Amino acid sequence: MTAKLFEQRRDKLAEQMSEGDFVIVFANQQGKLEKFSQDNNFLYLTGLNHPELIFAGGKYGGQFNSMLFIERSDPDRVVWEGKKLSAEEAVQISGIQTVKHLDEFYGVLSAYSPLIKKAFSNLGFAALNMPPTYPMHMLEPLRTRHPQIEIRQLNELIAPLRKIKDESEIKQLQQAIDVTGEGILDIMQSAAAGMMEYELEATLFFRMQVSGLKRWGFAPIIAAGINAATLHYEKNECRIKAGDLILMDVGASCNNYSADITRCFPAGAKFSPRQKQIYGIVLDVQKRVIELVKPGVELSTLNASARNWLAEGMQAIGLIKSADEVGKYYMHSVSHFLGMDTHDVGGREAKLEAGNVITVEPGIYIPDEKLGVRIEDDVLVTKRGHQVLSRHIPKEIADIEKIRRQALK
Ligand SMILES: [Mn+2]
Repeated sequence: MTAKLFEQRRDKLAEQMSEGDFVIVFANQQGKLEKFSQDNNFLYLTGLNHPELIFAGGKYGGQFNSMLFIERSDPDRVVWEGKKLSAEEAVQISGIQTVKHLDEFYGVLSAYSPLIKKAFSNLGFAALNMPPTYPMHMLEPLRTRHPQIEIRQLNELIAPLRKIKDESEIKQLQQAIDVTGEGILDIMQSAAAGMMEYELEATLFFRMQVSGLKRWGFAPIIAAGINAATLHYEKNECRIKAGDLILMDVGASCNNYSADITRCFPAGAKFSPRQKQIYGIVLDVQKRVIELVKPGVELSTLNASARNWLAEGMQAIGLIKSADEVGKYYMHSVSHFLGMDTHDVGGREAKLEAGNVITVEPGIYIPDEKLGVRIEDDVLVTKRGHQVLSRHIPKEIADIEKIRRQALK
């Protein structure tokens, strides 16, 4: 990726800003002895994957001016923390020409504050009984000394941009999806009854690491049998029993772009007749919802269609008597935006546009039968329709049973 790309993104951001609008975006902090993970909005606008930085941009005098604040390097700390980002590197990666040091931040902010009408920042969210986020804390002096300045969430400005993925973003998502798919195959080829769920998790994590992807996009769900009927089961600590259906809802992250894939497979070589029946309904609905995906379609339409079709399927096998009982066995939405955040910016009510990436993930959960099925693909909205980015990851019953037969030979 080149600095040009980040310049273009900042230009697009600036196009939406009025005179007196400023953005102040904080990089994440480095936790002690923790792997660093960058703030998504900061990474999106600067390309800089380093802690403790601040990006500021303001529209005044009809122009948009950008500035970056970096850490002052301390020779005594180098042996502990490695070298800090230098001003030259910062300019080269981000294309931001004005670089200052963090200890100058409040001085600069004081000088500019008479010009600021609105300040947009990656404030995040903190309930009133929780400590403020780091950006909230950093902007507190601005809020108290200059109460006339409106401090707002950056998401309002940046969500419309981040919702439309450019080529480089789709490439990174595709890589996250492909590696996740390889890891899912590794699991299907090696899992057996008697193993622990976390062993399967380790198989996928190994595949991610040797493929150069350092982290999960979200806490992986590896759920056998009854655990698959718990939607956000993340313990992954139970033993897999013969006859279980195993649900994996997983996604690697590639430079903060997260895959989000769900696949199910039997602990043995074959689905039981009941598993096959329920899986068949979910798969059929999933394919039909994917067929609807194109520009102009609302997420609410996908949701309503999934609900109706799942209800029909459940009624056809006598699982429910009337369609309004569908919520007993299917209780979540069918799609969300996908990108840097696993549940990406864009909302739940949006109308699809070319360049959006969404998940399609219907499911049926029957705790009484120790059975949960969800099938989830990642789908790019194209000008004419859609492209399933995760199409190479097997989901047909025959394909999965073939892999399992060979695995258990
Ligand atoms: Mn999902």
